[in-house]
Amino acid sequence: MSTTHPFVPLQYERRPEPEMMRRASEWLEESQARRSTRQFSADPVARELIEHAILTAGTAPSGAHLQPWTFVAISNPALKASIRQAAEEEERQFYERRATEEWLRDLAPLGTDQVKEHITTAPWLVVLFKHTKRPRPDGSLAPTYYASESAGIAAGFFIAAIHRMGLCTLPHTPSPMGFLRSTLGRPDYETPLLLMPVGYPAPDARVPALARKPLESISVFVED
Ligand code: IYR
Repeated sequence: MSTTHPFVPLQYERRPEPEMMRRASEWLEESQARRSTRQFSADPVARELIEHAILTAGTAPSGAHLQPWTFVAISNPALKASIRQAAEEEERQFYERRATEEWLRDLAPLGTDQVKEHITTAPWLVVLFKHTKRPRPDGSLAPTYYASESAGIAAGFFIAAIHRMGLCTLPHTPSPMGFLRSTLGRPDYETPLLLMPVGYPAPDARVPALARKPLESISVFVED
């Protein structure tokens, strides 16, 4: 390998195939039980759980290992209320003007509208920003690489971590979300990607009756 930078041995333990199959099935079953919910309980969630999910998200691979993400975790009720108000204003314009007829038809099974109660009900609101650039020590801006892919993978890790610990979330994208940068005081080179309420589901939470695509329709295998 052509680098003078330090390397360490990979910590890796090869598992017997039956054990791999068992772990694969368990993780599949656990993943199949995950649902995005829009109805949250207001029950509090310990900050340490959110910290664990963010640390898990931070293990995601990223372009040139630049880790181009910031997770802003908000439990402050006044701040959640002002984010909800701004998000609902964006959503109102989306549902009344910006969305095409086709888009609205596609969304109909989800039963969504401009009311975003989850933003204030869930005890935590986690906003993921991707870093489109990064500051050099002199304040000028350097590039990041594959920031959308990197932050998207980190979001996946975050969502899986939240599910695994027994909580619920929803990757919500009020667009445009520019207001989040100013409301949360993030620098210009950070772009909001997802707004994720986190908490317990409401006791009477309901989710749309949706099916996941079977293997045949999401994959192609090319073998000998
Ligand atoms: N952002 C809007 C609309 C919306 C768009 C998609 I694509 C969804 O999968 C769900 C909702 C909203 O949150 O209501």
